[in-house]
Amino acid sequence: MKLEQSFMDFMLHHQERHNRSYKFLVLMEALQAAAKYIQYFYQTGSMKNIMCEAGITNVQGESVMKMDDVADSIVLHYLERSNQVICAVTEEEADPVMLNEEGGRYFVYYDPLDGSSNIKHNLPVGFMFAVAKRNLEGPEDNHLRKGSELRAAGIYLIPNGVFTIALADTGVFRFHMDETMTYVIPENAERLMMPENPKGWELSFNSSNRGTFAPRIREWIEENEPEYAFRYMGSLAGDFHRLLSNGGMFLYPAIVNHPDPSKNRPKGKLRLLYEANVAAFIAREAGGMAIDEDGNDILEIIPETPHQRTALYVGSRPLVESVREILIS
Ligand code: FDP
Repeated sequence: MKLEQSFMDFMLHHQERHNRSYKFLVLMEALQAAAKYIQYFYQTGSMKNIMCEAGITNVQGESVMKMDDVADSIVLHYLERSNQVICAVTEEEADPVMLNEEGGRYFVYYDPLDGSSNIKHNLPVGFMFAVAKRNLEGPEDNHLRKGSELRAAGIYLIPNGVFTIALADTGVFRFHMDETMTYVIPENAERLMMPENPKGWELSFNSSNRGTFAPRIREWIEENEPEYAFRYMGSLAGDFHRLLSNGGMFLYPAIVNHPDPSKNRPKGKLRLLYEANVAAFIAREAGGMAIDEDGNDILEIIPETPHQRTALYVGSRPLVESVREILIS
């Protein structure tokens, strides 16, 4: 009989090795409990009539699916119960949600169900999160943290039951849900690094938007795309998931040339704090990198608002570097 190491066992050893507090484990357990409930509701959602639109729009003016709401309530519930979280920034709430201002230790940024257009098809979506820690040396001012200050970021791929976590200065590890709904790591699994050999690299972007990108990005795509496979499932969590193993680049450039100018998104579409930063942080720990439309490192952008957007180019270093060159030239 083969018994695998569970995520919690992995984390306990990690904390012990680094002489760290148990508080982070309590937070990880809360996120994991939430992920399992989201997984359950997602798998059974069609029978509960929650895989459809809720008839409301969120703070960003986007249509909310009932399942988005369910997932958000689940995450908030477990974060609050953990007592470890000062405040949570979620895609579904206009303002940061204060949970335990005095006793909490962490800031959590999350998108409970990234990739909404996949929901009604039961296709892959992701619960994406990032964690920063309060200032333990001096007074805490609750400011929004930039990505380089994160301590961890992760993606629960739902309903696939795969969990990828990046721990600061430690690496990226991938866990799989077993038949008891425990996330386990395959024996001898190593820290995940993006492959350096470009042979299997992929490009991932919404190709129907290409005419709306800046001319220099269109040119870069035309020149480079024949060399790589193209993959796009419409969910950053899912697309980035496969990119991590195969290498290449996911891009969601600024929309600057839309035939209907009101649909331009010069600042990009993806949200910095709980989408771009999550992918960028995981990419960094896997040897990759991420930039915005001005060639700035995503992880160095100082957030001004909880829901600010950014363009995103994330993936294997040489590809992101080559885009950076044309963006800053
Ligand atoms: P969605 O709006 O469907 O929730 O903001 C997130 C996101 O999905 C990403 O997950 C995805 O990569 C992108 O937006 C999809 O946008 P397009 O439909 O414009 O391709």
